[in-house]
Amino acid sequence: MKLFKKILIANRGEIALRIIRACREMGIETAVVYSDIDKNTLPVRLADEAICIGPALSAQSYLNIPAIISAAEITDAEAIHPGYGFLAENPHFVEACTASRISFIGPSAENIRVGGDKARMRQLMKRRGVPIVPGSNNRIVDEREALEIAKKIGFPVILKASTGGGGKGMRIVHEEKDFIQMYHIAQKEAFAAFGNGDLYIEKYISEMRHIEIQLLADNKGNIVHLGERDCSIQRRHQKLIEEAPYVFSNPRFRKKLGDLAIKVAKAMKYRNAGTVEFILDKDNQIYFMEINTRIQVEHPVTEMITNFDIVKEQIKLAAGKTLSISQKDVKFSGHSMECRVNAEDPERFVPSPGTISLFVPPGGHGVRTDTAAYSGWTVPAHYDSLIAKVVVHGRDRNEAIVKMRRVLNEFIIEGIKTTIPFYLKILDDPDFISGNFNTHFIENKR
Ligand code: MV4
Repeated sequence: MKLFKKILIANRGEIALRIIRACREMGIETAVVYSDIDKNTLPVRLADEAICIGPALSAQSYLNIPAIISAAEITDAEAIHPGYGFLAENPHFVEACTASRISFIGPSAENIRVGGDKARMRQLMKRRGVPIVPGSNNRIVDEREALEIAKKIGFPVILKASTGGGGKGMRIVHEEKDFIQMYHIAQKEAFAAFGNGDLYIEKYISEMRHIEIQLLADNKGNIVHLGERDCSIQRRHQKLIEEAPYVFSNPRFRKKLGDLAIKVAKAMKYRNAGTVEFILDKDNQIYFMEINTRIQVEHPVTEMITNFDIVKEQIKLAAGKTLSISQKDVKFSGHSMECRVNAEDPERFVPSPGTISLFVPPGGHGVRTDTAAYSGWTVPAHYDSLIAKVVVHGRDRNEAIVKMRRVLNEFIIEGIKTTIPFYLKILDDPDFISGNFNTHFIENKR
């Protein structure tokens, strides 16, 4: 089957450039959309065409569905890659693409809807025999019912927003007496953030690791997994360091988790690239958490250890190609680690936008720096503060850590503050080095 002649990229920054690179190697032309403030960016310069879609404010540019569909029509693009964030998990956008006979490079609108309804996913997983954290099973009607469920599970419990993500509408409740109040706070927060105040309840797992499986699925129901990533090093629900494999992984663990992730994807007739997130508790029990229906920021660590190009695979799958990879073709080699470099004050994590006076990315063997930054570029305050992903590959975890230290030390970024000094501290932490950490590592170190 013929692939696309031209793809429109509905994103900015490093991921837009990442997609341009994949397209270029596949002989596919690229058009990129940009906002006024992004005029002087690398994706705009390096794509075959660039279309201005509006002002800096995301709501009027990167989230503007009619403007993006028009850009695809004007450039005669047959497909749109949404990257991550912005419209990547908006089912209405997928439907707008379909209505204009443009292929969306990603899952179906239905996949995104089902995956975005976390409470419904729990129900579906329970029916399919995928382990879930003990908790609520149906839509919670009112606070009284919620309290009864919480008492049955036993405290502490965690309240989560049904249509949420990113920690908004999330509350840990340690004691019965605080429950009703917390329930209302979480509900209000969820409604304000997502326009939906529905919550669900889970037993709170006090020490968890966040382990996720990368999947690729074609339109015929063939699914392979590309192994796991450990994304436990996070702060305020933002991942900071991701690595593959999980430090204590082994072929049996990987097969168990991979098979479970495939079961999740089969249950929802999932297609294209996706990620199934799991909670791993301190007794090594595995629970399904949620599915991410997009290419993720941390996909490069999987690419480093499997040697597959996930964005190229996404494009082939969206063009209707059958998966060319079978599970036995997936081989894992060495260890990879990613540090997300943000334009932020490394002490207080507040954004540090401004002009980068000097930018010299690191290099060398086993090093990949995904960035759209350059000397003289001004980091705008309007968007996410991620400016570079430093990814290394070593024969083992220790080699990856040693390399990451070397690489972050040679990375020159002047004119703005970045989180590099923060990472250098983590890389010297004995608990990080030994692999003895969970999702509360950062807060426990303060
Ligand atoms: C949990 C949990 C404990 N038990 N679920 C989910 C999204 C991710 N960003 C954090 N999540 C968590 N889910 C159960 N059943 C602990 C976390 C969690 C967390 C929760 C509240 C405040 C800070 C947190 C930091 C890391 C993980």
